[in-house]
Amino acid sequence: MKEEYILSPFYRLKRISEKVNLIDIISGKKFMIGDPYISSFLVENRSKMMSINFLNEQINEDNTSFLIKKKIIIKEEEVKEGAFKTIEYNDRLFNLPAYTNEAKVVLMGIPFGDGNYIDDQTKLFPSSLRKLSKKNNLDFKTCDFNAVGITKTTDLHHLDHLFKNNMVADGGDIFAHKHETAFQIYEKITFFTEKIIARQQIPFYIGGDHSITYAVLRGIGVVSANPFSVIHFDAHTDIYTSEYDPILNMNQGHHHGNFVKKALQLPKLEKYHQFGIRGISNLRPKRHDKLEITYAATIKENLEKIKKLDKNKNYYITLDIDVLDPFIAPATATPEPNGLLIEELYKLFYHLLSEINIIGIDLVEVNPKKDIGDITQSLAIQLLIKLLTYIKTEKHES
Ligand SMILES: [Mn+2]
Repeated sequence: MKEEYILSPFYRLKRISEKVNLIDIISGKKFMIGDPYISSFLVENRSKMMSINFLNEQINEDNTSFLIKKKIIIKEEEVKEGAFKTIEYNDRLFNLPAYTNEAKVVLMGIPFGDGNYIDDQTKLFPSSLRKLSKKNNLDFKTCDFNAVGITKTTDLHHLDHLFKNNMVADGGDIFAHKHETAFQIYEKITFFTEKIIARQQIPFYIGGDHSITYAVLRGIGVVSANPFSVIHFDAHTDIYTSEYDPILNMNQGHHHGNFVKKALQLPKLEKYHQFGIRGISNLRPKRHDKLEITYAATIKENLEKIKKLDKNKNYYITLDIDVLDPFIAPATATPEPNGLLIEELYKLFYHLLSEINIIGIDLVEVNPKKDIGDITQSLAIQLLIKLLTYIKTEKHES
């Protein structure tokens, strides 16, 4: 039997004199190989295909099986499997526990911004949020959420219940290498969504640009037994056309400004509710049977008149930070004036989300590079906490 191995592309290999330092870029685990012979063997053969016989001959059977067991050397077909992992962190977001099958809500970063060809810097948001969480020593188990405007006793109890019982977990960031194509990243997002939803868990994705949402909805469409609807908070409808569309369409592609067009075609998707739409980019009317648009002005002036949502249905929530006014949330790719204020958005949340069943959430389009003293990002953390108050803790039917 001819078994062939390659050095795992997920290991960074660094030679330090006689030793070699191996860093698993997905799990973050480190190995130091002290044996100078194996060290030089790994360095010299880093891009070679090695048969098991050759390995055993060169570095003996025990060392070969160690390298296989630690997945330092892998079979070629295992490369794809490795790419479909999340990067785990020791410093987890808000000191939340690591992912387990028992978690109810799974936070997951999607460091991908290439769906926006003008500004790809939203890819930095997951790592930036991790830094901010660490810098402020945030531990959701011990936080006083009154400080971020959670004042209702029931909400405070609910958050306490979620965090003290380890119901919210940090699933890490999706592994996204800069040499991977957008299609590969979307495939991964769909893969993780299918897994999480099938386990009756609620994904809470931290984007990334808005194009990631289509990959999520596609995944929900695959595994969800029931139809579902979307609640989309945004200044933009994201059903725009551009001169690049014919190129993208050749490969069934999409981007952050047109993903809703593709989402509307998903057979399981029932209704698509948009809130906060405004500005000159929306002067041209948009119509679709599944689409319901509520303009920012209506939310500001006539919130009570906004139709309540059917509480017997399942909803996915996608929140583009630009639904808020750029004055209070400046760090976004496509700011649009006259947006919602925090209080207006919170009132809208209360109006819409109090009684419905939420099956997933994402928070997208935050560009940390454009932030001013972290204000947009700290606001994003507050929005994340606020949204968690609307998550039901009993198991949902998917
Ligand atoms: Mn937008």
